[in-house]
Amino acid sequence: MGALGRGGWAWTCLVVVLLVELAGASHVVYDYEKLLEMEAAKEAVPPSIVDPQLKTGYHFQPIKNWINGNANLPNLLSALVELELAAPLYYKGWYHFFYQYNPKGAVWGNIVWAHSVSRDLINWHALETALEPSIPSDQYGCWSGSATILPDGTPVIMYTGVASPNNYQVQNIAYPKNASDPLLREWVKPSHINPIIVPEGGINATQFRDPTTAWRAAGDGHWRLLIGSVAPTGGTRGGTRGVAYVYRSRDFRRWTRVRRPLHSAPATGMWECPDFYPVSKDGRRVGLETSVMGTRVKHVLKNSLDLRRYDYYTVGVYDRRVERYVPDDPAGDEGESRRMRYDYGNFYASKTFYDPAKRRRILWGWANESDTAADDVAKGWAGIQAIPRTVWLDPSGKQLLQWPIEEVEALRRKSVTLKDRVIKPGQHLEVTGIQTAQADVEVSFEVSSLKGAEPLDPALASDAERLCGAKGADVEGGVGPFGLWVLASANREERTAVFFRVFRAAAGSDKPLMVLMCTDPTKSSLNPDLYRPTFAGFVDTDISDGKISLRSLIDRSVVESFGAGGKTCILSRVYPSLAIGKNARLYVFNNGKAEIKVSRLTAWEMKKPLMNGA
Ligand code: DQQ
Repeated sequence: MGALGRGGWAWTCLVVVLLVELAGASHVVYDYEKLLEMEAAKEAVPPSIVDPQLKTGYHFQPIKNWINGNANLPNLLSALVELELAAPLYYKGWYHFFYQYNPKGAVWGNIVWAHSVSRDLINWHALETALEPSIPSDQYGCWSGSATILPDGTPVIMYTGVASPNNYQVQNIAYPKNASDPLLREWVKPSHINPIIVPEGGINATQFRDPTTAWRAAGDGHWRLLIGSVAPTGGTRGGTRGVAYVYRSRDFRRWTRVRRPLHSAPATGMWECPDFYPVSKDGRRVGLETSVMGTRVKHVLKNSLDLRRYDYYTVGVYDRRVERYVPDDPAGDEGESRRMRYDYGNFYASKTFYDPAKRRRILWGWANESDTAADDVAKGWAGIQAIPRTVWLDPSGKQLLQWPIEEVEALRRKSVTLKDRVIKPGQHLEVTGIQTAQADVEVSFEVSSLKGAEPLDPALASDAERLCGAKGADVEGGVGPFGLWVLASANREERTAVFFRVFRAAAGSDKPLMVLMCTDPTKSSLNPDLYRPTFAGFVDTDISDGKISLRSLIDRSVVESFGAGGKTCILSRVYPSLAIGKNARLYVFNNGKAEIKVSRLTAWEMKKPLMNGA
């Protein structure tokens, strides 16, 4: 990570770190001169980029036009924000969302915990900042962390504080000043106990962060939590081995590290924002509180790999007596081809939390921009949250399923439905009658015949992303590509494709057919200088009956798609120059040789919820 603004407030530090996802990149460092250049570059930003109709409507983001009172750099970077996830929480009838926020710019820096509350996870009210640098052990930044509800019902926050300009990371604790306030407006960080955990025993002190929600084991009643890290350099296993350390405590005050990590994996680099939680083995949608254990549960370990900027997870078994976690598929965290992602698109630093009100586990991730830094400066905002997703274990036990929380359906307005419409090879069909720049679309497809499925090139069989890059939405196939063109312009010169393509698997494979799901944004905008990666993942589904479903949440500059009932998910950021507002159109297309039937398609216009005062 890069340096932080001194004291988190004054722009005396001339280095900021900017999160851009260019080429899936990690952090890109800009100095002050560069920022001034970007400010000047605002002039060259295409007008459509700053069109307010590209700002997402029903995805979480802070209010626009936040004004900073910074004396050192008046005007520069004022009214700009960057956000990413810190911690979600349910308390006394309110959902709380704390997030990493730069009150001074659309670039990463000056990190505080901003705070919003909601009754339904859809309509949001912004509150005062919850945590900002104020004690020696967080004077250079209040980074990510998690909330835990103690047995007496009091919430407590554990978060990473940056305690030195050299990026020395420690863990701090904060309590609500008044736990009877359902809005939890004020937080205190008792100075006599902070920092509560420091990097001792050879831990890499600059890569030691993001404590999880704690869980408590029946029996000894001790608390446990994880802290993400990377093994110290040196030795045969050091350097790039990602690590999740376990800390234990009787009283939530004194924490001791368990000698061996819960889990680690070679060549994965720093494990940011680890998350560890139980899921019910019986495949029911019901969520479990974080401390639930036993023979009827599996555990999920998720890590956000700083090297790749994606969220990977495994499903496995947690043995609390030895504090070890063993993934069911040992290869699951050791190679891109076998690793599972929550989302095969732009989705990072996510967290889950247990929602006792609806007995579900909710996953919430952050999506950065994929325009340029100068664009972000010009438009005045950067970063959104995906729609919260209910998450549960697939009946196969091998993977998770995800589905947008039901509350989002309350935003549905005017709709249009198509039934039993055949799309012949090379044809497309426009969905008319509603505005689709902000829409929710559910489609059930039926393939007429699977006989013509093209053979899967063994060289690409384990690399969905390259496969989709080679066989994009316009490359004719046997069965597929078929799917949706969303945020499309009238003549379709702009369009973002979300689609499936079916392949015949190589001999010896456990399944005869492989289904690829892709989002292809290569034609999403006439504007240059945008990052337009084709995102893709295989869908572990049985398509032998020819049926497959797709849901896409379209929201002006984001397309969030769920294949086969949430088996594979892809979020993509796009910035059309023509397909904006009323000019955005929706189509079903088929570029394969097999006929496709749309058994049913319903598309709803989506209302804009309350969004932090915007
Ligand atoms: N961002 C936070 C860190 C975390 C990273 C700092 C994830 O705590 O590791 O803003 O992107």
